[in-house]
Order: sequence, then C-alpha cells, then structure tokens
Amino acid sequence: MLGFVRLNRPKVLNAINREMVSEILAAFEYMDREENVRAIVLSGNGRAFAAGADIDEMADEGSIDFERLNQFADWDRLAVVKKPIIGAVHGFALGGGFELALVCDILFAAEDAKFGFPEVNLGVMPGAGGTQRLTKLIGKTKAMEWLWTGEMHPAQEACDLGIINRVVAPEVLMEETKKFALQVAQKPPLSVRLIKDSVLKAIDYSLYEGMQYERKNFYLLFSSEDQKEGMRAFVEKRRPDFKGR
Ligand code: CO8
Repeated sequence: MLGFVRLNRPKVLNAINREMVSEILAAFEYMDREENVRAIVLSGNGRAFAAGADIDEMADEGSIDFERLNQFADWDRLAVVKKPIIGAVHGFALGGGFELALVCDILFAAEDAKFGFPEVNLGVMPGAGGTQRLTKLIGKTKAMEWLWTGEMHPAQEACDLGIINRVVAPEVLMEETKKFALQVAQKPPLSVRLIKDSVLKAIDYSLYEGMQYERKNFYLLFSSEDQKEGMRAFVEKRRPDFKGR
C-alpha cells in the first residue's frame, strides 16, 4: 500500500509555514510506523509543488525567534524517515519547497516544473539543507551558480544534472509516480529500508566507513525471514512472498 501526502495551501502556492511542516512530519512519521504502508508519495495541489517557505510568516521574525523555536527541528526529523519517499513535482519547487523536494529519495517532475533557490533575492539564503543537499547532488560549481543567481531552472535541466529521476508530461505525473512507487512497494521492505539507510550514509561517510556500515546492514538482512523466503523461492523456482520481517 502507498501513503499519500499532498501539500494543500494552493492560494499561496503551497508556501510552507511551520504548521505545515509539522503536519507533513506527523503524516510521514505515522506512515513510517504503519506496517501496510510501503512507500510515501509527496505531491502538491494547485499551481505549484511549493513556492518556498511562507514569507509572510518569516518577514518580521528575528534570529532569536528561530533559535527559541528550534526552527528546523522538524526538518531534521523529515530526513530520518525510514521508508521510501517519492516526490511528484509540478509547477514551482522554490526555496523551502525545493528543500522539501530534496528530502525525497526519488523525484518525478512534470515538464512544467521549475526548480530554484530565490532566497538570495530576499536578502537571505536557504536554511533547510538547500546549500548542502544541492551541492552534494550537482557539485560546487553549478550549485554556486544556482544559489547566487536565484534563477528558476526547468525540469529537464534538473534531470540532466541528476537532481530528479524523470521528467514526464503533466497529465501523467501522478500516474507515473505511483507506478514507480508501487514497484518499490512490492520489494522486500527490509531490503528497501536498509538500502535507503546505506545510500544516505554514503553522502556523509568516507568510503571505508560507508562500506563498514553497508556490511552491517547486509549481515542484518540475513536475520530476516524475507531473506530466507527470497533465496528459497529462487531455488524452488517460484515467486517469493515477502512479509517485511
Ligand atoms: N510565501 C508566501 N506567499 C507566497 C509565496 C511564499 N513563498 N509564494 C507565493 N505566495 C503567494 C503570493 O503572495 C500570492 O498571494 P496573493 O494572491 O494573496 O497575492 C499567491 O501566492 C500567488 O503568487 P503570485 O501572484 O506571486 O503568483 P505568480 O505566478 O505571479 O508568481 C512566483 C509565482 C514566481 C512563484 C512568486 O509567487 C514568487 O516569487 N514567490 C516567492 C518565491 C520565493 O521567494 N521563495 C523562497 C521563499 S524563502 C524560503 O523558502 C526560505 C527557506 C528557508 C527554510 C525553510 C523553512 C520552512
């Protein structure tokens, strides 16, 4: 089964306020615990995926407000959701909206999608991982250009740079995203989970540390019923019946 989360403040192009981040997090964490949910699909409603953090909410705030509110605590928790998160992006994915897209593990985008970090035009900069995640994805040279100019970039360019997985026609965006999510959802959940865990570690760890980490996850899967079932089914030439245990 898939879990669906749809951003739904269309009048303000799904500008992300604090309440929205905590609702997204609550939905993700609920789905992460729910055994039947095998993958989460995140999308936007209206004209955009999300046109950034809610500027109205932030405009008059100061650094002490952010410190006191621990502004990005919920964002940190979004990054440790264990299940696959597949994003379907259409229209604008800007600023905090782009940062939310970058929390996804896989991104499908409609041909009309536009990505960018316009924060520089507001006298600020990304604060929910944008400078880090974008640089790790596309390298220093391109990331600096995107972040300094604040320009919007079409989906195809984002795809060519490896930010997103696929560009599709807008009318089939949800269908194609769901199709991919269902493909992942049919795989043994523990393998999917520990693959995500290991791939994310590759971003932070040295090759040696990452390989030690990968090895432990590989060993761990040999304690699962699904490993026995998967290998037995192969030997017996039948379809495996994975249970997620
Ligand atoms: N915040 C609040 N309201 C917004 C936002 C936003 N980010 N984006 C759009 N809106 C509102 C508009 O004010 C407008 O409201 P109203 O109808 O009441 O005037 C409505 O959405 C529709 O927008 P437009 O009329 O502007 O639509 P256009 O098609 O003319 O333009 C744009 C679309 C180009 C996307 C334009 O709306 C725009 O430039 N938006 C702002 C983009 C931006 O600067 N984003 C970055 C915000 S800062 C940020 O994300 C910092 C991240 C920090 C970490 C994250 C913490 C949560």
